[in-house]
Amino acid sequence: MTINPVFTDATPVSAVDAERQFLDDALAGLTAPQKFLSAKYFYDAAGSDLFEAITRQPEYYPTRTELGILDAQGAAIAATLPARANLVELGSGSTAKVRRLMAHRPDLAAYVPVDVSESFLRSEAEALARDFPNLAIMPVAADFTRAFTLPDDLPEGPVAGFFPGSTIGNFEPPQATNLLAHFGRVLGAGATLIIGVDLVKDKAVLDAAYDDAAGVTAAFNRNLLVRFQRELGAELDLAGFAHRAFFNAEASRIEMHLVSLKDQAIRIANRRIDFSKGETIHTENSYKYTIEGFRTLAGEAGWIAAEVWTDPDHLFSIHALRRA
Ligand code: AVJ
Repeated sequence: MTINPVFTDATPVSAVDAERQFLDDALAGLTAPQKFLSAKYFYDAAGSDLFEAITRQPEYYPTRTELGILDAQGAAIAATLPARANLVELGSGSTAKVRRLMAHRPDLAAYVPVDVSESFLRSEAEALARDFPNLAIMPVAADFTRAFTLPDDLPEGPVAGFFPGSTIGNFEPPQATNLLAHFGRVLGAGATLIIGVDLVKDKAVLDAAYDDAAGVTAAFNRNLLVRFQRELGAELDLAGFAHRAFFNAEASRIEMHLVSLKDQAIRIANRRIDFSKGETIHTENSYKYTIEGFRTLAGEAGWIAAEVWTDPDHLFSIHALRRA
C-alpha cells in the first residue's frame, strides 16, 4: 500500500460551522435584489449522486466528450507532462479522467488528489492504489480555491496540475483568472497545467444539456430547496418553484435559476422571504469559452497556452498550459 494520506491541510469545519455558513449564505443570497445561491451548495450527498446521473444523460455532452478526448488523445496529452512528475489533481472528483493520463505515464512520481471530501478522497485513493500499486498516492484534504500546500514529503521533481471537468466555468471570468494564477503559485515555476474547458456552441445544444428530458438537472437544481427544508428548517412549497436553464449568449454562460411559479413567501430561520411570480433564485453560472478566449484568459493568469485538443465536433477542449 503506497497511500500516504496527508490531511493536515484540511480546514476542519465542524458540522455546526458548515450549517451556520449555509444559513448565512442562504439568507444573504435570498435577501439580495437578484436572489442567488453559490453553486457549491449543489453538492451534498444527494446532489453529488444527481450530478453523477447528469453526466449519463444523453443531452449532457461535457463528461462523455472530455473522456472521449482523453481516450483518443491521452498519449499526446500525457506527453506534455515532464518525466517523473508529481501530478496534482485540483478537486479530484472521480478518478476516471486521471486514470486515462496515468495509463500513459508509468513514470509518475506521485499523484496528489486535492479535495474537500476526506471520505471520498480515501475511497478513491484506495481503489487507485489497487490498480496502480507502484504509484505514490498522497491525498490532500483542502479547498483548492484557498491557500493550501503540497505534502512536505512530495518526491523531488517537477509538478504538474490536472483540472478537468470544466469546473473553471463555474467561476466568473475575473475569478477564473485569479484561480489560474493561484494554481500557478501552488504548483510553482515551470509547472504544467492540463485543464478541461467547455466550448461555446449552438444555443439549442447548450440549453438541452442543462435541461435534460429526464429531469435530472431539474432535480439537481431543486435539491437546493430540499436542503433549505431539511438542513435549515425552511417552510416552503417545493411545487411552487421550477427549474430554468438557458444559454445567455451575451455573457457566454449557462444560467440556472429556480423560478417562483406564484407570488409566495417562504420562511427560513424566522425570516420571511417574499417572491413575486416569475422571480428567480440564480443558482449557477457555467461559462463557455472559445479556444482563443480561454488561451487569452490563461495568459492573463501568467500561463503560456501550449497545446490544445478537442473532439471532432469541437464541443469541448483540453489545454496544456505552461508556467514560465
Ligand atoms: C461541474 C460545473 C462542470 O457546469 O456543466 C451540470 C455542473 N450544472 N449541470 C457544469 C452542472 C448543471 C457542471 N460543472
